Amino acid sequence: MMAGDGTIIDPRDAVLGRARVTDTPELEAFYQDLAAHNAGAFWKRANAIEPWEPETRYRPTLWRYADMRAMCMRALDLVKPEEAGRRVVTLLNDSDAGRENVAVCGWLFSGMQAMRPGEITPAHKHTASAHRFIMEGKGAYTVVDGHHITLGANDYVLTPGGCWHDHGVVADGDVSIWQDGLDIPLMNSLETNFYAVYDQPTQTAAFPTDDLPRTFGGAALRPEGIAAWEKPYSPVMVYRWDATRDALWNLAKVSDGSPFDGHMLRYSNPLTGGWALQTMGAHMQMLKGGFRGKAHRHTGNVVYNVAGGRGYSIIGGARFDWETHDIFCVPAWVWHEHVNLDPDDEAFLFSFNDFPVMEALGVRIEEAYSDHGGHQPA
Ligand code: GTQ
Repeated sequence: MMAGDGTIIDPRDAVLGRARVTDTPELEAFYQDLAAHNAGAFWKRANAIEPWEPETRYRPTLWRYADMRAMCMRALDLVKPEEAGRRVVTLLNDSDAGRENVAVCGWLFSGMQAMRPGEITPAHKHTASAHRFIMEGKGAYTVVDGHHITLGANDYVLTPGGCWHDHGVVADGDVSIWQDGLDIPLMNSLETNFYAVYDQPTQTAAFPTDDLPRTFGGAALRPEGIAAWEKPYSPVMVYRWDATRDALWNLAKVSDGSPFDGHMLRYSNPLTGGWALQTMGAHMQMLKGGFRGKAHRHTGNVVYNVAGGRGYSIIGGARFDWETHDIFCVPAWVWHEHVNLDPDDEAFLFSFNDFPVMEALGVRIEEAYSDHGGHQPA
């Protein structure tokens, strides 16, 4: 339904408790006087600021790896990491909100970072937390608060907020490309983001290489005789691809998984079972050959990176075809369902999200799509 001034009226608003004031010349004059006093009439905007359900300002968006990889390679030639600080190609949601907030989706920032052998990204820290998914390369590493961590393809690695970090690729490695996820839009909205640079270009490792994943990465096996880990994030730091994939294969031997997500594992803090970081979560999910998921929607934003395979997702009624290392996002409260197009082979989807924020605030809400046998009409 359209009002005289062109605004859309939800028919559900024609009930007691929803604003439906007809403006008069006297009211128009009142609105102007209110505006001159830094005030407004709540009923003019009430229905928009208290919608019946979440109305995301973000759009489902897909970035093709073939295109974005080429952009990363151009950035490699055009700027040096020491000059750029971070030579990152930012992924901007295809919406005004995405461009304004430098957001990939909702509270989340994402970028792609490519590094040549021998290059470093100067050490720094910020309140914003970061995590990364390695897409290709050999010899990449990160140093987090003095812990040197080696990185391989499809590994998932943490840089918790407030930790010093620098990255690089060893001189005899390969060009490495990874996807960064940060909670920068959240930190900036909360006006809590601090930034500092280290007094050296790189940190000197203060511990044996990979000490944290080797100490705490044994899944159900917890080390004894080690000082207690007091920090609010996972001590594992890096989650290896081989172990993640094997865990999914094992799970699939004994479980049907979720009708929406197939077989799905959380990258958890093994000490708590909760999310690895306080503000962002991540998953790896496996869609078995021919998997056709049902549709659901939930609060919170999710950014996917296709770890392997070929398929499509229907997001908000539109089909997005994907293949290895394509990146796409599902904004809050938008219906989505995933399909593996290969009848015989698994597809793997890495994803990161802002669910820990939704949970901490008590607003993680989910709903299954009930019409058409659980599938959106495409
Ligand atoms: O590595 O800390 O993609 O500060 C953008 C900003 C990565 C990082 C990005 C950052 C980082």
